[in-house]
Amino acid sequence: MSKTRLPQGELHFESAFIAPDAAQRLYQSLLKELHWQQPEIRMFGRAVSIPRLQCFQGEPGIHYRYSGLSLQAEPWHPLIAAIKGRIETLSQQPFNTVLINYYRNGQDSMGWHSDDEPELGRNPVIASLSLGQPRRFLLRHRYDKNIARQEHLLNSGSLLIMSGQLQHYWHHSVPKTSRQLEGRINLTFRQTFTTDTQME
Ligand SMILES: O=C(O)CCC(=O)C(=O)O
Ligand SMILES: [Mn+2]
Repeated sequence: MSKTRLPQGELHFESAFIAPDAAQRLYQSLLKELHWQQPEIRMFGRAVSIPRLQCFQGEPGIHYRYSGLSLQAEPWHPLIAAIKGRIETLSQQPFNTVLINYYRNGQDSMGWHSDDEPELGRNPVIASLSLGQPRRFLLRHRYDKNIARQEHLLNSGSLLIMSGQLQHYWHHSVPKTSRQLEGRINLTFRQTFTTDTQME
């Protein structure tokens, strides 16, 4: 794994965590078998559909809130449960949820944000697996405009682990492009601390 230490954050990157053929097969299976949804979020007081499809899986009873959405975890897909095990062994971190995004083409995207919701805890470790079309992944420091932006091309089968203070000090995004692109699936494994019982 290659390691990049940023001011207030760390990235670990493995470009061939899954071999290209296996990554392509996994992409096709997930595309067919997951329950893809396109929820609406509220932006500036208006309801807008997110510019991609998504699905949320994890241990029973966990939900995750962001941008006014409350996602209830579906049970693990067996292929995803197997990968989670491999990532946990490599990273020595437990993960109890995964947010899965499907970018259908170059118009689908994810805007600038950080994964710093309270239920992810302090200094969350987030493991991001990419399948299919390589996409640009950008990072910019939230407070210091003099710190250079980071850019990574997330190829099929690659694993990027974000850790340290990164989510508190950096924003990240997957920008739109007018280029004709194929689909991409990204899975972000997280440890989420809020459960239904704790919410009562
Ligand atoms: O698609 C990606 O590479 C990033 C996904 C992401 O940032 C997220 O799910 O929070
Ligand atoms: Mn994110």
